[in-house]
Amino acid sequence: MHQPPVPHVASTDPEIAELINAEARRQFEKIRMIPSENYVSVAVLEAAGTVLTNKYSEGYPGRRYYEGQQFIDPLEKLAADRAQALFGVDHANVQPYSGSPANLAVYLAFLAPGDTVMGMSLPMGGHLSHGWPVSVTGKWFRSVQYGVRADTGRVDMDEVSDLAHRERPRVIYCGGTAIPRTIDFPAFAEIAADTGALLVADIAHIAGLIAGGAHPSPAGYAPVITTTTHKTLRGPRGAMIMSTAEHAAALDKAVFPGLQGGPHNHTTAAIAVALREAARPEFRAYAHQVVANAKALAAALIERGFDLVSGGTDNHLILIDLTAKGIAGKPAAKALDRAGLETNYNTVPFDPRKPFDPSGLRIGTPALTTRGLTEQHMPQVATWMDEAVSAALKEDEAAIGRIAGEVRDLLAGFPMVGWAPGS
Ligand code: DSN
Repeated sequence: MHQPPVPHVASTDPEIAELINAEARRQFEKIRMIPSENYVSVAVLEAAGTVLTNKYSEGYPGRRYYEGQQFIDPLEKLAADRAQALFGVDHANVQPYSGSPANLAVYLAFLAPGDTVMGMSLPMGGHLSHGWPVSVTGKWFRSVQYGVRADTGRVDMDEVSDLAHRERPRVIYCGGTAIPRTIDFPAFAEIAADTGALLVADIAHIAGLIAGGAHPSPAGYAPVITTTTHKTLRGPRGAMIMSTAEHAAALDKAVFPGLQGGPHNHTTAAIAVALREAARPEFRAYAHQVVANAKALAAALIERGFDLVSGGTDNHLILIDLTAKGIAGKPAAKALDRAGLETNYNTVPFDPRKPFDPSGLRIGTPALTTRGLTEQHMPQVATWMDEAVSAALKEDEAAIGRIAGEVRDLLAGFPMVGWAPGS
């Protein structure tokens, strides 16, 4: 049963209730290893499902365009105050609807169409909104992109420096979606300072690790920080932009009225709840366990002959190049999913294959760590992954079904927040 239960949905819209419950059961029965996903607490779920969704609040606390903000104003202020305290920043805007809109607001605040932006290219581990050509950020701005070194699989800081000195971007993005190694914020800050660029750290993937002290913070190095709230940070789907006091007004104006209408107040409340959770000692332990699990899983995968981009991980994320296993990312991800191991296919640096049928697999440990798995379980997870990939190559659906059963048996001993077996 969903927690909190959804009896009214069940009586007024049984089709939707059935899909909600089926998805909850699916999340219960799979080892969820998509590195940008997690399980939020029941408190976050409750806050996100409240009457706050009924209210329009265009503007900011104390200066809104609608009346009736007696409780929304302190709520949004609490969320922003908690973000500022947790990340050690002067200012936080908690209104962006998600990560891409948060990044777009940065463009609107600091760039004019045609200006140069520099970011990590998507196939190298960056994000669409860091200037990739199919994104508005690559179409409306002049984008120059850096990548990783072929020999190390790590961000090529020489290339970053050369490119920044040559192209003089107004904004440099660091961060991305498939970076298994620590981001060197001080090195990026030095390059940005040398070239007169504004450094923006997109910490969407690692925000929870930073909050929990398991990854260095960009605060003090990047004057602007964007993040989603639903990945390692374990909040609702949403985003924040944090900054030094100097950039606060420009960013606020870019979010509203520049880009968005009314903030999603129910999401703001859930973000506030998640930020409070992330300030607790238990969350520090969680963040460190995420990294410990990823390191243990990486070691076990290497032992089983998997080729990891950069040779391992420093954070929550592992990028596997499956070429040596003789299978592409997509069929592997589909077989793994049937085996109860949820991952996503992904390009690897210098991938000779296409993005919709790439060579790699992206996995991570935020969700399985929330579920309660620890280092001792990681060799078994690696074994199942290896067996499922071999079974896919042999088209052995019986083996895949056997693994799915074993995964379900293991997970039955690890309760899931948000759902419990029952009616
Ligand atoms: N979709 C997110 C991820 O999976 O990393 C990035 O936007």
